[in-house]
Amino acid sequence: MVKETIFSKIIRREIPSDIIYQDDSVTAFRDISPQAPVHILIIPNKIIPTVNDIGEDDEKVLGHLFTVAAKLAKQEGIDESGYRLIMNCNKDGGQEVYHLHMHLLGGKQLGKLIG
Ligand code: DGP
Repeated sequence: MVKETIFSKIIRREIPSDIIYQDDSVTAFRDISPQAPVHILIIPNKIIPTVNDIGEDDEKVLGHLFTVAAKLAKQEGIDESGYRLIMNCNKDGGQEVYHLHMHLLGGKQLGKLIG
């Protein structure tokens, strides 16, 4: 049994969040604690807790996360200046919410990859 997180409530719009894109398979919304001028989370609507839980059936939705990320980067005006996509996995990776998500960060010169 896969455990729901706060992100399931965001997908179902049961709690307020700044959703900027949603379709049948993914949802994107602004991070509650932005680390850069643009900080968007792009998540599969299906619960996949961590990168370790990705199966072959998920390859299509994961590819879709990237195309949505590129579209949103353009929409936010950071496609040319640049941005970073991050997926944290488990404790050492700094994962806090166990519903797979891609961070889209940009709008400033980002620091070193590993802090
Ligand atoms: P990670 O550390 O990779 O698991 O990132 C989780 C991110 O989720 C973190 O940057 C903060 C964000 N976050 C947590 N709870 C909420 C929420 O309720 N709403 C929004 N918009 N973002 C959230």
